[in-house]
Amino acid sequence: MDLHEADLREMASVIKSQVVLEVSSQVQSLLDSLDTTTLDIAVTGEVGAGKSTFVNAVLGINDEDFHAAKTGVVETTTLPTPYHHPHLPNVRLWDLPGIGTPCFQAKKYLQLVGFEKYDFFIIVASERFRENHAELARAVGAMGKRFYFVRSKIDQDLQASQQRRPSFFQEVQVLKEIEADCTRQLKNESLENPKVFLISSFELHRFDFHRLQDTLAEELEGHKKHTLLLSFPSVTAAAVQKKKSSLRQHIWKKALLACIVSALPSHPFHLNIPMLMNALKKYQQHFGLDATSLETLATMVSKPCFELKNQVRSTLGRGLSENGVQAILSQSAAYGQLAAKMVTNKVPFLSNVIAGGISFVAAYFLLHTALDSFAQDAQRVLERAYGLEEEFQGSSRYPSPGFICD
Ligand SMILES: Nc1nc2c(ncn2[C@@H]2O[C@H](COP(=O)(O)OP(=O)(O)OP(=O)(O)O)[C@@H](O)[C@H]2O)c(=O)[nH]1
Ligand SMILES: [Mg+2]
Repeated sequence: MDLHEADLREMASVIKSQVVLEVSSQVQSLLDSLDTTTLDIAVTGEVGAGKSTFVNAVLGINDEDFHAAKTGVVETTTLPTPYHHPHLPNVRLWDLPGIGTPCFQAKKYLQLVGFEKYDFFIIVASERFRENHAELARAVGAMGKRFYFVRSKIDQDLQASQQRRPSFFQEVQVLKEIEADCTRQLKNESLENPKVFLISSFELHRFDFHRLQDTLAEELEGHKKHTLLLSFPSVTAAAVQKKKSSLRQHIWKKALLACIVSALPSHPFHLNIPMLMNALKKYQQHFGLDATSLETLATMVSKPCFELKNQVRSTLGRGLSENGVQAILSQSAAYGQLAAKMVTNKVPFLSNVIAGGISFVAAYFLLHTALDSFAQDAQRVLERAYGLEEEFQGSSRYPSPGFICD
């Protein structure tokens, strides 16, 4: 059993009080500040470019779902409409009205849609990038916000190209050409180093979605970075690992709260099991392993849901129950004496605020074990959902985004 040094250091630096209520409210507010972090993403572009479909795909919602952004050839978005993330209520993707009338005025448009509330803009185009896209990007930049270009419906381009030139068709080549063409168009409009991502909202696991996700996360800081990593669907092994690392950093806080609260007079138990169960349920949702997420993914990839469910093999993943949780806790407690000593040595005030280091260690290892298991389950589910083994072999420009490389 391993305790992370970095966690112990952070705990020692945070826990400076011997008063239980002070420590618990301090740690609780650290966790609250994560939960209350907002992320407002503006999705804009010309009418019919695929904005609403992109919003639904990122949120992991089927187009036919009641809460989905309306999509289709005649469903035009006329007002900025927020779509909330199903598990992170403070994350919103804003489906903005289409740009592109001949008398389009970027500054006016940005005022109308209330530009200041967005963290960044995603500008979607399904064909060429035009003057309006560039003008909008410049205006967004001038207002101190970041922008990213998404060239959508790439699956359609590939299909069309294959039909037109079946004997010369090379997917990698076509993708390179589209990307070069997009970049050239934007440079012609005097935009330096535009960030262009080729995406199919019907097949997020292919093309540049993972690169978009990485770029957005890299360019955000602190809690916003964490929130972005959690809110985007993990469609690659690398994305699953990043999500796991981001969640891992906060385990000690959850473990500590679970034993502090239970050490209070009104809680007779050494650990607050409902609190831990709640944390585990959230992990499941973040990895798309809850029943609704699995069903949605199955519909998206046109596979029977049981096939995906069968890939969830961890004990906790197959059935999250108090008994299962108790079993892991007592296992950790049995082996964790040494770790408990270490944690109380390195975090001097800890023994004053919890009933015993062993409860903390048990909760800490439960959450670590669960996170590892769920991440492995998530990888298996995605491999099965997207049939990655067959799909990406032999492609160098767009290799398998992680399941094989990792
Ligand atoms: N093949 C393919 N079709 C797509 C993709 N994204 C969107 N579409 C289709 O393009 C059409 C328009 O998509 P929407 O998402 O409604 O476009 P929009 O930009 O929201 O349109 P407005 O709200 O009218 O401005 C729909 O029929 C979608 O199914 C994609 O990645 N691939
Ligand atoms: Mg729309």
